[in-house]
Amino acid sequence: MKILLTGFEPFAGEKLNPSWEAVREIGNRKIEGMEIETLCLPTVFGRAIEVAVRAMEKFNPEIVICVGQAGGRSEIGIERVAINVNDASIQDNEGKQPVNEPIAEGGPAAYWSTLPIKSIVRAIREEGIPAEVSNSAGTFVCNNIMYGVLNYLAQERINCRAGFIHIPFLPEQAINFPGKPSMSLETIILGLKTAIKTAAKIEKDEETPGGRTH
Ligand code: PCA
Repeated sequence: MKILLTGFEPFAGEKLNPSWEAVREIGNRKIEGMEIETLCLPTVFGRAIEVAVRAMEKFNPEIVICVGQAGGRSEIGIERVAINVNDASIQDNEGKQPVNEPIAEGGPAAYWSTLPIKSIVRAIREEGIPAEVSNSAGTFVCNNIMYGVLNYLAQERINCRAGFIHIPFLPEQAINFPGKPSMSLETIILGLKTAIKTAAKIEKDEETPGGRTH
């Protein structure tokens, strides 16, 4: 099973991005029976999509999981949907701050994740780690990459499942944001490994409730 796993470079003045810290470590440790390619994406609108598409063309993954930081969230968030808009409240790492711009002119309003999101949430919780289905990946670079990857796969009719996972701050980041939650790197790594294994094993969610109603 070939899996492309991406993280992001730090942004918004942070010294690190937990997504790349965790993704890089998963690449080093490996998962039995899986060929995992890891990639650190620039936190830049559009550029991140170009880099990811180039890697997909070269590696031909069967599953793509992109990971990013969601500072302030307390749970690992399996994103349900990506929407066709860039609407940034801060600049990206090249100083771009698009407002109300479509990602793909004339493209669909949204793409659903093609990962088994509820099965992944359930499996991560079974490891004793807080996880949720998230119904918004925001409108910054993480939503941009999720939409871009799913749009590319749909346009090219490539048989590959893909989605996005948001993770909390690491404790060393949260000390600068009093009151904000954090999660240790080891816990995030275990959560992501569980997500990868579940995505490889289960093609589609069964129709059972797995998220929260509020
Ligand atoms: N998080 C940002 C972009 C890069 C990252 O790690 C986001 O949630 O859009």
